[in-house]
Amino acid sequence: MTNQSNGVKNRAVAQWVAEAAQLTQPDQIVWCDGSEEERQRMTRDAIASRVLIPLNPAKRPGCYLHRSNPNDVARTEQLTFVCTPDKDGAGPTNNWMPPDETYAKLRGWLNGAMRGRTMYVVPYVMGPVGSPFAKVGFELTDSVYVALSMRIMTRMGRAALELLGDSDHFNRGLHSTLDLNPERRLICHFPQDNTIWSVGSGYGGNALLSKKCFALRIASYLGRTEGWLAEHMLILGLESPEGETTYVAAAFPSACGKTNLAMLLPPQAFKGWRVHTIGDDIAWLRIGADGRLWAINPEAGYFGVAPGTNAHSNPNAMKTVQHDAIFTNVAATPDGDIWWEGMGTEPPAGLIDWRGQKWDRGSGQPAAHPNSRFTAPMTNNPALSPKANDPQGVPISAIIFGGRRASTVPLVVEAYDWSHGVFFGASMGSETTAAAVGQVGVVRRDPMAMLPFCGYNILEYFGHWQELVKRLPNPPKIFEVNWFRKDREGKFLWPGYSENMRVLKWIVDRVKGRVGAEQTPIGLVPRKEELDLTGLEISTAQLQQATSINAGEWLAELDQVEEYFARLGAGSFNGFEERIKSARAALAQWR
Ligand code: GTP
Ligand code: SPV
Ligand code: MN
Repeated sequence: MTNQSNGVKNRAVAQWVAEAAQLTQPDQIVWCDGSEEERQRMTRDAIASRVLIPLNPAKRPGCYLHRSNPNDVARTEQLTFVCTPDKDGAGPTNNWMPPDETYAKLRGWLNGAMRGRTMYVVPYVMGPVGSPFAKVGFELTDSVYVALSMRIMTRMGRAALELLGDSDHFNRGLHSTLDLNPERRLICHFPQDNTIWSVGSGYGGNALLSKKCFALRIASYLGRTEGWLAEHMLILGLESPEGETTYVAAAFPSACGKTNLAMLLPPQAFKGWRVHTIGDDIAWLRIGADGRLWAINPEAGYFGVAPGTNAHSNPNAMKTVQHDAIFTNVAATPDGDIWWEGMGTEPPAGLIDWRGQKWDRGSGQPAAHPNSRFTAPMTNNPALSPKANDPQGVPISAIIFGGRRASTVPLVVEAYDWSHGVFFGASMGSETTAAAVGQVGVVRRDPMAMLPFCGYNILEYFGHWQELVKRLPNPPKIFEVNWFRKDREGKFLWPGYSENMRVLKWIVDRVKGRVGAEQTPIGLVPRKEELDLTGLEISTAQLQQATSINAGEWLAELDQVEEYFARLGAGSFNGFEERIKSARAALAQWR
């Protein structure tokens, strides 16, 4: 076995890598340094082994296509476990197995699993290097696709080793694709050990351990212990024509619009307004010395949903994937470019579908997988905020919760206070999407968009949110939004995408105390004249439907929320029961 760990002096790292190698028996170990030379070498290897297909360099310089195993195209929540010493630590929403049993089972599967393969040692930093937020992780993986993706998604290589020094405080991620057999696929978290073992999948959220596994599940646990929050949130800065920038964080479930909102290009009528992207998926939030909530994006790249992305819906994303991007499970054109549903162009003749077969237009099957993705460095994004690398992060003035709801939830509603906002987050529901394996389009409760990502007991998590404000003299205002309400024909009532700017502006104006709102049984909503609709063609009836609060729908919603909280055992201690009771009383009087 070759193992050029020459430069690495950290004994805890060396020992842990040696143990993993002894278990998995790779043919060689490659220690990643993050250099350009290394990227080229790994890319050549990936092309030779058909893991990556080079795209036409004249059309997509530095871009590659990856086709995953067709059985491995999304997160597998039923195979994801939080292995705390006792079941209560994982809580009512997580799958749980005891740590010893889990390690033993996975050791059996991992025994000799990397024979004939290379183990990449991938050191990475989450957060700007030098930030008080920054954390070091290592991923040991036998997938070159994962190693190359980690190079885009994180600050990968030497910087991590330097930051770690001789400390043994780092996340230990071990990943093997095994033979991609779904029967031997498990994504297991050991929060007490700061350890993740993921086997049998090469898909993003299952395999790029920095992302959902570390930066959300393990980090949320660390945040609970250390007094901060790790959240499934985008972070953006909204700059006014006068040059005033307000920072907002927003939690929407998977495939519900975070990347799109984070990169928004304001509509024509909003001349002089600009959106700056800090992050598109994950936020780490801490209380600052000034009593405000400060946020960083721990990641360095985007793992974005491809379908629906086009020059109109998200022009900044289209520019972001113009070069140096990896595409997964999109369709391929005969001239070496890529295509997906909702790209805004006709599918060209001779299209190859995501499985690598000639696409039959009449088949009724999509050419790109509905959860096909792009992986691109954040530095490609024309809207990237100058603050994206700021070690201090940015101060958050508003938190937005949002879901994909065909009915009930209005375009925007503001919470009365932090605690009411926590109720918004805890009670939110959303239709399931292709980002996770399972039925698509059914409403499920997804508290704070963290249902699949909270690495500890969700009841404690609600408590942590409620407690945090006691140490936060200057909390952000909290809002709930819904871009996805539909009319009777099933068409979206609100145009969405860049037009969401209008809602962002109302939110910022509320934060600054510049605009009014109307009180409803659910919270505060804009009166018609308080939403800036300049240049937008929307009928009064359509706007009315998109923003209305229907008593019948809300009473049914509250029944579901109450039932969910009862199932979790979350009712009384957070004041949720009182919230439901008073909303019901107010709805009984509602027009
Ligand atoms: P994850 O990466 O899975 O966490 O997803 P995300 O929350 O970043 O979602 P993303 O922005 O990638 O959007 C997911 C899908 O929703 C895409 O197909 C978008 O085109 C669509 N979408 C995003 N914003 C809007 C909107 O305002 N209105 C409508 N109708 N669709 C939207
Ligand atoms: C999500 O599903 O929320 C994603 C994609 O952002 S994944 O990295 O696979 O989790
Ligand atoms: Mn996500």
